[in-house]
Amino acid sequence: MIEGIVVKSTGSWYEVLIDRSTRIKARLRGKFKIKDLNVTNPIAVGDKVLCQLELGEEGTYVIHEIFPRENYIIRKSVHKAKQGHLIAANIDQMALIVTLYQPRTSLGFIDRFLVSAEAFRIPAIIVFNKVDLYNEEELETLNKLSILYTSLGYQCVVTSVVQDIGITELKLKIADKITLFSGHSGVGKSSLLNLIDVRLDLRTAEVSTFADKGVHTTTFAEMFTTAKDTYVIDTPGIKELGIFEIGQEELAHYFPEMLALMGDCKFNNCRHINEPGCAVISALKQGSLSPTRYQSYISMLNNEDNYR
Ligand SMILES: Nc1nc2c(ncn2[C@@H]2O[C@H](COP(=O)(O)OP(=O)(O)O)[C@@H](O)[C@H]2O)c(=O)[nH]1
Ligand SMILES: [Mg+2]
Ligand SMILES: [Zn+2]
Repeated sequence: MIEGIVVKSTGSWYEVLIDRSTRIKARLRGKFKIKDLNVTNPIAVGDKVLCQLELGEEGTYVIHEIFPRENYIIRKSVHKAKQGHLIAANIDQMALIVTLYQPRTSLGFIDRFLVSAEAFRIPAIIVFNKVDLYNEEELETLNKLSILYTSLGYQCVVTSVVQDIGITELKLKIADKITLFSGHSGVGKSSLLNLIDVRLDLRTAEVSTFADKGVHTTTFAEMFTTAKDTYVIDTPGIKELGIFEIGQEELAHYFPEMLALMGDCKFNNCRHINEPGCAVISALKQGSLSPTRYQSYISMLNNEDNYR
């Protein structure tokens, strides 16, 4: 038996990294039941597995066992509403690549990502890319957002692939860790990864989005090694991690600044909408709670798709 880490999963075939350097092909035999997780795929990138060489086949392996996961990222299955789709497992941190240029990332999108990170208990980094293209107003917004999100406990990095800004800082933040890269198509995920490690040679400028064309393109998350013990997971085609299995009543727990306030709300089942004696609303009125964050909270609360 060989121990390895799943670096790619196409649904029927898996690529497993062994000895930190060799990729082998492996498959599952028979039905593989995962306890307690209602998902469409039993194994994800990042899973640690035990494989054995398949008899009679040439150089292919069978996955016999999955080690217990430290954590995982899951999203709603595209095909089966009540089921989830595993995106990655055993990750140290998730980086959201955003840009205030094109395709501009909305604050709602950033906040939904951060709520997911809180729910999965995984540290989050926000990478503001394409800073070389920002005008004065966008630079001012960048400054405000960096201050806001840093104060909430999220690391922020400002980068430019073209002008080589922030790349060393980003490299330091991902060193010796497993980091999932997420973000809209076109924000520069692959370009950043190529700059972090030139050997990756990932395809860039997939500008046309399949969403616009209504075509469902299947792409898969893939893990790369950029340095010894440093792994990154690129997630092409995964539009949004989304929130999954978060109840309306617990949503505020995943906004750290609201979590810190809600103990002072008059009612312990307060939803922080219009209840008397709500500490969150009073902080909002006093200006100590960010209006955009509160707006994200309300819009997530009102979006029924987010809930069970
Ligand atoms: N000016 C500028 N262009 C960038 C930057 N990063 C990426 N791009 C360009 O943005 C486009 C999309 O980049 P890509 O890496 O494919 O984005 P991905 O879809 O997130 O992987 C490409 O044409 C890149 O050359 C940057 O920092 N500055
Ligand atoms: Mg890409
Ligand atoms: Zn309240």
